[in-house]
Amino acid sequence: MTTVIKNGTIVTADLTYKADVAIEGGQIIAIGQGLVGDTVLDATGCYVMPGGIDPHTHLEMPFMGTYSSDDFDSGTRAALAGGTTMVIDFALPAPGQGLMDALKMWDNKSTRAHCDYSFHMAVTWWGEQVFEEMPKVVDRGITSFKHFLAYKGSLMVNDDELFASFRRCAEIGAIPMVHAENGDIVAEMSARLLAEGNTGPEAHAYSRPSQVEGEATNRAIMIADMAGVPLYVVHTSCEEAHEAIRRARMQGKRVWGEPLIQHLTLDETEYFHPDWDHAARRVMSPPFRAKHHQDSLWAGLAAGTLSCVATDHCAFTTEQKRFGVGNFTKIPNGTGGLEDRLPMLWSAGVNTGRITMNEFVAVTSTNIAKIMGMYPKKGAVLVGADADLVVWDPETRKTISANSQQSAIDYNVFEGKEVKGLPRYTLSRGMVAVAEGKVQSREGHGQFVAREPNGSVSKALSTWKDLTAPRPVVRAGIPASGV
Ligand code: DUC
Ligand code: ZN
Ligand code: ZN
Ligand code: ZN
Repeated sequence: MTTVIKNGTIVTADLTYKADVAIEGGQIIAIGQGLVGDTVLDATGCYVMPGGIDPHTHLEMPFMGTYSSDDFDSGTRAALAGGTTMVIDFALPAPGQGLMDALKMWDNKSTRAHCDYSFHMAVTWWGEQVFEEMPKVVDRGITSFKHFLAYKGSLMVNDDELFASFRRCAEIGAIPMVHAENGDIVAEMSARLLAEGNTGPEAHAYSRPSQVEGEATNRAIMIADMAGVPLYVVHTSCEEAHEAIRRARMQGKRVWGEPLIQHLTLDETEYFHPDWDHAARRVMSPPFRAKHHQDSLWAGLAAGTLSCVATDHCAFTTEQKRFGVGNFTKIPNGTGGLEDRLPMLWSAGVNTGRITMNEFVAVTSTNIAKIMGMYPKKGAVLVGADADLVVWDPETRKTISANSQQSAIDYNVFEGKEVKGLPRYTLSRGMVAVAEGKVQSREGHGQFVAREPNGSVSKALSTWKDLTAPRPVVRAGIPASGV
């Protein structure tokens, strides 16, 4: 059985050209003119692109006393509906829980996936067991480790633990990732705000200003440099963090920044909405920012100083958000975006001229596949690549609404936004999972993708040799008479 996508224009991270694509056995088998097959998908007027890869999701994750409400079923359906054909979710050990044990839980949950998926492993505590298990995680094809500098008292690791884990990553060829907010400062500011009677959702934003993120981003970059590893910074939301990343890259350090579609398109005024629910539904960390930060993020995508666009999809219902009535620190942190990332980025980025179509493909798919060790199996329109493709109709419009979304929650943070540019077809390893807006995917179709170590790890940084080379012990400073 051969499927042929005909009459479309292929758009990759570096090329735009007219050609048909033939698919068999879940892979691309030919790209060229006049291809024939058993099934034809008409792509007239459309762009044929690598399906989106979301490098940052939290599906059915235990967090802040509850579970995020989209699981691998609804979450990956949402992904496909919006042209995303793969997600990388975070396996999150509870403090004290072993990494391999946590991985089993994620293996179980992910059997429901409609599209392919992989995991990052979170390092939520530090000890000999974590140290010993990290290489086993890499052997499973999970080659990235996430660290939280925020969430003091639960997920946060201290600088000594961060340094130890980063050094372990260097040894085993894994990429460290960081949620960069200074958790000590956030805890202090939160307590003060609550004591002053500032209990509403807007105080969540006051408790974590952009300096909190800029400081932690810079600190993580410096610690990575001392450990001799590259660094992937998740949800870069502000100019201060972007500045730290830009500076590091200018200095020849391999640091990647990942803005979210939410931070690119929504701002802090959402928290000043008179409706408590409206504001609480948008509580996430880092919070939405003042508008000038958005300009910085867009500029970073255009300049290449920011590398990937993600969602941090972590969806909570209004009922769950209301756990925080009277105390903003109890509002479960997280927003959704899996279904809307591509249409929103296309509409706010490509249609406005802020980024090109090729840059769009790079930041939503190809860069992610390369950094995360799965290119060109994913993120490519090449013979031999998985047929994870989106046939993108740049003329189709819709108004985003919770009424028509795949996500299990009762609202959408992009409610009412008009988008122009949507999938005509989404293909998951050759299977037509979405056709003309209709999701026809299959639960359990998704497969785990084992990833290679990023080849840059052992030669990532500017100063690692200085730190690993033997250093002379100099005793010249000791007085002859001894001390
Ligand atoms: N931020 C969120 O808003 N939710 C999940 C975890 C995170 O870091
Ligand atoms: Zn985070
Ligand atoms: Zn509202
Ligand atoms: Zn996250």
